Amino acid sequence: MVNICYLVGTAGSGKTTLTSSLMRFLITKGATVTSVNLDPAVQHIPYQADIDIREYIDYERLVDEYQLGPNGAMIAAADLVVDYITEIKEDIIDLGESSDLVLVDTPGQMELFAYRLSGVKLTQSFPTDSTLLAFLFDSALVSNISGFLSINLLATSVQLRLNIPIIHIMTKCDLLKESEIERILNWREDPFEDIEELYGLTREFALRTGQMIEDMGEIPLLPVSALTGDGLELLAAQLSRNFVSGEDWLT
Ligand SMILES: Nc1nc2c(ncn2[C@@H]2O[C@H](COP(=O)(O)OP(=O)(O)OP(=O)(O)O)[C@@H](O)[C@H]2O)c(=O)[nH]1
Ligand SMILES: [Mg+2]
Repeated sequence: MVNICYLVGTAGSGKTTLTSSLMRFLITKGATVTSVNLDPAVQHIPYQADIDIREYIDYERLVDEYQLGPNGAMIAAADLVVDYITEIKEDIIDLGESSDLVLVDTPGQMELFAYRLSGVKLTQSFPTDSTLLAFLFDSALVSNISGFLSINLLATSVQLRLNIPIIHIMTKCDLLKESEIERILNWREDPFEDIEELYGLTREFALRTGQMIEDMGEIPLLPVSALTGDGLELLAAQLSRNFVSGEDWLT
């Protein structure tokens, strides 16, 4: 059995840095972790990727050979991943079966993983009960109510698209004051008061989104900082609860 967690989030939300620091944290706690880089265009990653899409897809060659611009090349690279799904899946099974957890760092442009075919194919290659989507909320984007509501909608959209269990992680919390973090976490329970400041139809949509967020009660929103390590302990505990065989990682 392979326990697999996909880190997904908007560009620059901290996927790669969190993959690296969470991996280090779990290893110091005695867990074995397999890391997967699925971003073909990344130049530097701060961890040793056990499985790396760049071994299958040469992004620079795509740009040169097909005279593509950066976005065209990213789309071509994301679609090419489909041709290597079988190999990547086998690599993940080979290493993942002897690991406690497989952490998958996904491409910068979230839609390439979540909405094009490769992400769906890969996530559906493994049983749902051993798969988790960790959706990253960039704290810089959720510190006002409209940002918070929009990112919740985005997370829900990706959840609908991939159809796997989800947790929410608020990243870069070292950049916020304690009171700001509290305020954002409180919105999960009661976003309505601050929705009052929005106008007209937007306010109506926001109220309905707020209702949806209230209904999300059981999805945790965990504040972390990959920089200081704050919140990693709680995140690790959450991950271990999400996977059937997770309880014995952190002994
Ligand atoms: N202060 C602070 N900065 C962070 C943290 N995590 C990431 N960053 C910074 O945020 C920027 C983006 O981080 P990445 O880890 O590359 O984010 P990403 O989601 O992998 O980015 P793309 O793959 O390019 O979309 C970098 O400058 C990081 O140093 C954090 O916990 N605190
Ligand atoms: Mg990245």
